[in-house]
Amino acid sequence: MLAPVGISLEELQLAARNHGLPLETLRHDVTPIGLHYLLIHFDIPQVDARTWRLAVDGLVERSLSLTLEELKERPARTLAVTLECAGNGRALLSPHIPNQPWLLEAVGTAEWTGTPLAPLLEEAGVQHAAVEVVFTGLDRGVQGDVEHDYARSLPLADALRDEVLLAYAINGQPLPPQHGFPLRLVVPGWYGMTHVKWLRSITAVGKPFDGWQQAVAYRLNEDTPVPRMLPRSLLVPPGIPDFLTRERRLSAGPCLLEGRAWSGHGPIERVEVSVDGGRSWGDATLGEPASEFAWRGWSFRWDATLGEHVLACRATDASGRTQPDEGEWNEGGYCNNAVQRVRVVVTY
Ligand SMILES: Nc1nc2c(c(=O)[nH]1)N[C@H]1C(S)=C(S)[C@@H](COP(=O)(O)O)O[C@H]1N2
Ligand SMILES: [Mo]
Repeated sequence: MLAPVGISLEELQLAARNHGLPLETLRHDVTPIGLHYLLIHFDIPQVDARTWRLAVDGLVERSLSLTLEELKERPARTLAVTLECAGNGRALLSPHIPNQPWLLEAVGTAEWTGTPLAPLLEEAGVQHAAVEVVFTGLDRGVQGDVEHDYARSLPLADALRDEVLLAYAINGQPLPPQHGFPLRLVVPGWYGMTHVKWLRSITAVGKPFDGWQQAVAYRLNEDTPVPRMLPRSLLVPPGIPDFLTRERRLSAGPCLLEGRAWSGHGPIERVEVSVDGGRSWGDATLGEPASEFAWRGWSFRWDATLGEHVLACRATDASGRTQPDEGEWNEGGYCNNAVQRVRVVVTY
């Protein structure tokens, strides 16, 4: 059972708007639209694609104003990318952090289609004085008592990476309103907040962006912004759930445990599984990811014996980063990639 932490009705209101990935759907290589998690800070804008334009401006030689059709006529690329909210795991940190109360379900993998950003910036001619690129959405609201448009920046070098896309489609369909119609930024390897939805402008700037979502939010402390995604692995919950507690029940005998693992710091190189609450670990078999930026499937054979067991999984990436036993608390509740524990009851 989950320990009570006193979630407020306001947090419930947020949780009902911003749903997570039902963990049993980790079985899909590519998450079907509608099962992918959602995080929407303010309201979902309603956009008329006929009048919408993307502005490319700021410290550029030539400002651009592009229609959706013009963006679709540019070279296109489709990339499977795993997105995870930086606040995934927040509700498992103590003391409680009043915010979107994610447990572990703020993740999904989609096939994003769009046009690479770098050639567009080249066409606009980014000036030498530019150090960052600011991406601004059409959504506006109040957070931390400050009214602002949702906006995030990237250092110029990161914005120019090959894999950064301006996406207008997800899983072969036009973006639905909740995922950023008509255009969103996709920055593979970075936590969700970077992938600005409902894009209206891309602005080259000469000093580090100090917008609320950049300078106040998404920091581990004053000096440390949230880094690229830390490694994490999750189990497809085995067996069947209890309706209210979601506790798992399964039958004794051979059981194939399965899950996914990902990291923004290079490929997943190892997933370990424990069936005794983390006292001993064995290596899972790894599958092939749909792309270098997508999660990796894994499986582990277990002969389930009668009684209660706590299952756990732990991923390690090519950089040597691995998952800790306990997450480190920070004010925003970011980057809690502590190992997942799933209690199961094995019956006849
Ligand atoms: N314009 C805008 N972009 C946004 C957000 C937002 O509220 N407004 N939320 C961000 C956050 S915090 C996350 S985790 C991802 C979630 O993307 P998804 O809802 O498509 O899964 O979008 C990001 N992009
Ligand atoms: Mo997020």
